[in-house]
Amino acid sequence: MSELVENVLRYPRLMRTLRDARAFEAGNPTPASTDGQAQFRMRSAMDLNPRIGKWISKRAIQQKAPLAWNIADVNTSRLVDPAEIDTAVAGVRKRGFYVFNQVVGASIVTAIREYAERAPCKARGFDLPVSKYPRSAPLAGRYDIAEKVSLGCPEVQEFVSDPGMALIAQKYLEQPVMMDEVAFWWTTTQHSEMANLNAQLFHQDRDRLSFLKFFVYLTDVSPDTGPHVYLSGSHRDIPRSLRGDGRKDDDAVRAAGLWGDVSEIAGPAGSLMAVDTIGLHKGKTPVGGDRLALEIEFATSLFGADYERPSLEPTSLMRDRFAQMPWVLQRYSASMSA
Ligand SMILES: O=C(O)CCC(=O)C(=O)O
Ligand SMILES: [Fe+2]
Repeated sequence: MSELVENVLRYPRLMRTLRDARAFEAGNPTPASTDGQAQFRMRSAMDLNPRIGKWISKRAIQQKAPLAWNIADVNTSRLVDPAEIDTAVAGVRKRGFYVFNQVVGASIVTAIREYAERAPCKARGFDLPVSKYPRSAPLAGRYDIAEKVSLGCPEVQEFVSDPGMALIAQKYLEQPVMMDEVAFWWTTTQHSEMANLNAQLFHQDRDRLSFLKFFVYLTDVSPDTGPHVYLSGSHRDIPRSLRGDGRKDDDAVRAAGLWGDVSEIAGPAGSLMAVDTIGLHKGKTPVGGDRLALEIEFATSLFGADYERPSLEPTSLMRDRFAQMPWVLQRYSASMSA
């Protein structure tokens, strides 16, 4: 009975989300956050199917400013080969993820990894002081480096302002995009029982309506060191048994008869992938060693989960890119004057 009531409620929640998102977009300046009930209704409406957020986005967000479409020159990218952009879009459309043929260069990877070895980070789920990652003897299963801290690394600024990734997101989502989130974290072999908290059980990301993530590995990733795992095609369709919000274990995916569609993405440090994480995905819990990953997300709106506007000291490359695509990098606008 309550299941039936929940099903019926998803439609009014969908219509209400359409209105909530329109109201958010009409706000000037952009609202600092979305109220909790509206976030709940959005997540609930997304039980209907994995395409619904994109559907709402296209109806609620009509970006008329031509400037919103501006992307910096993709030929300045050291991370994405411009010749691979359309292949990447087609790959994400087809399976929900795409692994780039071009691997990020060793000097960039080393610079970012060495930065992460020194940067203060937070042990997820533990009440420990923020401090340098204890790489030789980690206690927690996951250590997160805050966005503001990660932006202290020039190569991270280069990554988050990459025009190739921004253009792929724009082409895939068919709307103007902004870079709405940066995540930078270590996963370790410790506390595998905290898999849920550490995004190591299958789930959908439902923080925004319409979005695309990019991940780069900064350590070599084998099947034993925490590869990203994705259920191909689940960005388009998810069987009813797996459709609800929340985490699902491997057995639930097996029971749905879909294990054959599960891909584990291993690869050397520098491996770059684009992933539509509205589809079912997880990080596999590392058993043989740690993994360092950097992730950015592009979204069509900041409607949804709480977002940050971290301050940074922009590199000259970041300043150039902000000048060319202020819409995409709008969360950083406060640090760009002067
Ligand atoms: O660690 C991973 O590979 C998955 C992380 C994840 O779920 C996410 O970034 O949305
Ligand atoms: Fe996720």
